[in-house]
Amino acid sequence: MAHVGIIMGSTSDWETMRHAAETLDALGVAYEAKVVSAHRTPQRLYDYATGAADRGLKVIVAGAGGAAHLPGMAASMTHLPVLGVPVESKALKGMDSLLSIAQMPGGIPVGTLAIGKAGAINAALLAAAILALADPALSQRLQDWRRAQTDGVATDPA
Ligand code: RP5
Repeated sequence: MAHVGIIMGSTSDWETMRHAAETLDALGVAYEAKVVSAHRTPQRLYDYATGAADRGLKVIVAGAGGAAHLPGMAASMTHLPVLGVPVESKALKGMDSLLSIAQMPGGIPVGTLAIGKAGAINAALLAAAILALADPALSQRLQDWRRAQTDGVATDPA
């Protein structure tokens, strides 16, 4: 059963959001990935967000670009933690995405990550860390992943 729901506003977001999926794969975390647009498929978003907890999801990772209301709208309709990934936009390089995801009014939080690939990877790591609070085996895998990352950093630049 998927514990993380990765949603994105468009298939064009997959190039960014696939990094969240690949990171969850590396950590052995079950997830699903769906295209759910706040403005093009509002009913799909409503059904997804309102049904997420009952379907067994624990964390939602939502990526969107431009006027990126997907993470905030999803968060408004579920009590699950929602992590937002600002997808880099053509016109404003993702600053629009970042601000529209981060600047939620008080009361409905979205945990906002960095623009683009780094944000997608970190959203997955944060989702895994949340799940690991109640999953010692995953906690160990996450610690191993971090240790491997540390071990992989060269001491010399060339
Ligand atoms: C948003 O509009 C999506 O999240 C995407 O980042 C952006 C552009 O979508 P497309 O025009 O590529 O479908 O809804």
